[in-house]
Amino acid sequence: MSAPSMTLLHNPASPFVRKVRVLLYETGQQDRVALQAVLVTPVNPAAELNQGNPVGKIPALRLADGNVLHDSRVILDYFDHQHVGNPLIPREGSARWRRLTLASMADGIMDAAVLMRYETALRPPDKHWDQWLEEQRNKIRRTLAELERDAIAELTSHFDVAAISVACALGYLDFRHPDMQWRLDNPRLAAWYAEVSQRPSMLETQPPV
Ligand SMILES: N[C@@H](CCC(=O)N[C@@H](CS)C(=O)NCC(=O)O)C(=O)O
Repeated sequence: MSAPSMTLLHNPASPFVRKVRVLLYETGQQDRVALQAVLVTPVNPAAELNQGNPVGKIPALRLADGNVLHDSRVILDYFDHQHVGNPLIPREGSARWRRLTLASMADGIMDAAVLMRYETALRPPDKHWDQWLEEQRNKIRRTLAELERDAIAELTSHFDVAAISVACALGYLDFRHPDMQWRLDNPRLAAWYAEVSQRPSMLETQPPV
């Protein structure tokens, strides 16, 4: 097997990175990409990330020609165009917009959950902004409630960009915010997640303990 020609700048704790890695596993492409670990937070930028990726976030994908793709949504789309199986992002029609909207809801959960993590882990405790934290939690609660009410059948139908994104968002809540106990109000989502979290792609990409 030839050496990977692409490098994914990543950190195993990032739910955005995890989406990319899960899609790589699901489409049999994991050996095409070398992983380069990067430690980055908003108050501790990583210089090696910024070239071609001035916002300085992970994931970023360095291609063989040196060009850099970001963010996670672009990288997912790129890899979904690189395999011969059924697309995991529908190419057209209403399915495309619905599945991408579900994925965007999952990204919204991740955004709020990552920001909460920064607020609680990086900011001095006396500067924590409780109301801001509570409103981030409310974004997560509202989004979970909508997925619980409207999206279980769609998530169950196939493990594509929507399901991968929601699974990675839930995994991150378990990892960083277990105190939210999201399962209590969302039993159908919990049952769905119990199943998909056992997929090899999810087991292989679990966040560090
Ligand atoms: N919209 C971006 C979000 C990526 C993101 O927020 N990554 C976090 C790690 S989980 C990061 O790099 N944070 C560093 C920073 O905010 O400076 C995506 O979908 O890739």
